Amino acid sequence: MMEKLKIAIQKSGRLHEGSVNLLKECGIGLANGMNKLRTEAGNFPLEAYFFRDDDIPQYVEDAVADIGIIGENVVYESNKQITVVEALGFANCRLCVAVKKGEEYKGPASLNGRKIATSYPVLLKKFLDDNKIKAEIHEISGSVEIAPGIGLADAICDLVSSGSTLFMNGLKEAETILQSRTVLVKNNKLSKEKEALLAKLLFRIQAVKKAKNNKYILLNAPNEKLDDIIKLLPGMKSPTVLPLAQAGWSSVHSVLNENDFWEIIEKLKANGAQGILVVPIEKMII
Ligand code: PRT
Ligand code: ZN
Repeated sequence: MMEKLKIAIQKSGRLHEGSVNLLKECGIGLANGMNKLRTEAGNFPLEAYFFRDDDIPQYVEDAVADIGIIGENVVYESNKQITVVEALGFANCRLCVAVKKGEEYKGPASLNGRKIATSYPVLLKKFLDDNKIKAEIHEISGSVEIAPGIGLADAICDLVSSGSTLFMNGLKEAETILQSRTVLVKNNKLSKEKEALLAKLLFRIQAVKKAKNNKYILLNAPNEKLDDIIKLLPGMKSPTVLPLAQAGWSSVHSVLNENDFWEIIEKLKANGAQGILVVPIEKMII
């Protein structure tokens, strides 16, 4: 029988949809599995299991699942023997220590002797130990942000993305303990067959990620400016240049990275480029 790669995905919550969508963009369709524990992909040797995110490190360590999608916050809090393979680029966040808004915060030493509420006791303890701070860790499983307001703690250590939860609870960020990315993790003892399937999946994930970070650009340029314009456009190898029907003009096609996108567009315009079109790329294989 052909081996199947078993992937653990969050059953419901912030990572569920992003995980299912990523697989879909990799050409791997899952039947709607919200109410099931397990579902099979139609067109890739893969089975998906739906779990609470906190349980995924254990299941991947025990080879109940071969790979899984979770936040690094959960990976490092769990301390399991699993390997982070690839950052996936969605639902990233940071684990922060936050204090009351009115409080003066002068670095980690301000936390000495304080009581800090968190669902991340392992990561918080490591931060406190690394900074030689003695503080009391009060572990709670949810609604950590209300702890200071009801007198349960002086500070909290929790995940932050937009910062609005802290703001609404009269708190402010004091320290970032971990920049946490959503990642693909794997069991440390995968068979050769499963490693080969994982490599195939990773190849697709990387093509999807690259495509998201890049845009296809088309523009018209006067021929006397072509050299300057081409220098601004690295492209995959080099830009494509085609003559326009109108004499003295060319059409230039290339690929631009999202990070330096606007800066390059401005320079292209300043160098005489016209009719600039920017198009999303679906997959990018280089
Ligand atoms: O049921 P299960 O245990 O599977 O789900 P869960 O409730 O534990 O997790 P869930 O779905 O809330 O989050 C899953 C993962 O999403 C986390 O482990 C993180 O890796 C990632 N993630 C990204 C976040 C956030 N952003 C986030 N903002 N997880 C939680 N939050 C919470 C945070 O705890 C706080 O309450 O959102 C609030 C802060 O958000 P902002 O935007 O107001 O700053
Ligand atoms: Zn959870």
